[in-house]
Amino acid sequence: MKFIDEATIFVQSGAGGNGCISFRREKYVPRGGPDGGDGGNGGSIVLIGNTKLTTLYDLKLHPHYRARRGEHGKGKNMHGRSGKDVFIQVPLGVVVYSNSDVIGDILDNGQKIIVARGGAGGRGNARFVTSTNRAPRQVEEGTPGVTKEVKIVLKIISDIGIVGLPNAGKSTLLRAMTNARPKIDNYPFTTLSPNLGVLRNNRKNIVIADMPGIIEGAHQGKGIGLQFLRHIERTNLLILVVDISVPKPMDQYKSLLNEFRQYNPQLLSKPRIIVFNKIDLLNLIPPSELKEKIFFVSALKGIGVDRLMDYLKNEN
Ligand SMILES: Nc1nc2c(ncn2[C@@H]2O[C@H](COP(=O)(O)OP(=O)(O)OP(=O)(O)O)[C@@H](O)[C@H]2O)c(=O)[nH]1
Ligand SMILES: [Mg+2]
Repeated sequence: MKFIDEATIFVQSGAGGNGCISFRREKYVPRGGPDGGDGGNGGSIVLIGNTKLTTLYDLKLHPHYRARRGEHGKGKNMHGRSGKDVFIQVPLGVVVYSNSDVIGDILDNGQKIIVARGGAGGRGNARFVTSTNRAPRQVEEGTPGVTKEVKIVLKIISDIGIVGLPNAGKSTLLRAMTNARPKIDNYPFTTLSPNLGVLRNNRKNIVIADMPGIIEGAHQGKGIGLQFLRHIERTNLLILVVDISVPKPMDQYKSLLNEFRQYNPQLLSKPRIIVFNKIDLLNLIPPSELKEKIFFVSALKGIGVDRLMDYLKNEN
């Protein structure tokens, strides 16, 4: 299914039903008391997290949601029926905005956020009986529903993000380490949206996200830009994949960090490692002045991948 990570939806909750004004009328009961029931509550619009979803595609296709109003109260103390809540399933990791304020985020399966609360039902006149007023003619109207525009932004939840220039071998590395089977090819921008894979560990599953390639100038919209970088904001570790077979591999590394700086300098304070890939293509002298832990791998041939996986399992 198409990967969509931003959607705006239009929601309308139901109004509350009005309270009823009514008096009991029965044969042989000359002055029956008040028996107007309460109005029902209006239905709310509720977002609910669903682990099975990975995209906001459905919301893009169906942006309008409306919950029904509560019914009005009736005589004989009959309360109006409440409008049903409308549930909208969203993938985990969404951030929910209304008027550019964050309402909240959904990180767990089944977690709910009410984006538009239904109006409250009004009380019927039966509720207003007091010792001095046995026949109240007082009732409440239901409160109105809410109409709102809600923006939903998906930030994938993964433990580790794989980033690098196009064609560096990021997807091949994800394939080598996890069950994921992303598309791999020998041209830039094979990956157009993040791929997720799971590295199984006896303690927990480590989710790894393989990102589209980043090129110099991405922060100005070059290539496919930095729009996907928000998906690594929540990772604990970044893997910088550098193709070591190109003439100046460290230029890749530098421009990558430079793009991070332009996009969001906080990304630079995240723990990261460098994976020099494609070592099968050359006889190599390792650069010695790096702060990061270095891995030399051939994701294609599986060389050095075990050592990398052991490291990731122990560090996560
Ligand atoms: N020789 C060699 N080739 C590799 C290695 N890893 C990946 N490749 C090749 O490099 C090319 C690009 O691999 P991908 O995994 O698609 O690269 P990517 O970084 O995901 O590329 P984009 O998604 O376009 O950014 C493919 O032809 C791979 O077969 C490696 O370790 N050695
Ligand atoms: Mg790729």
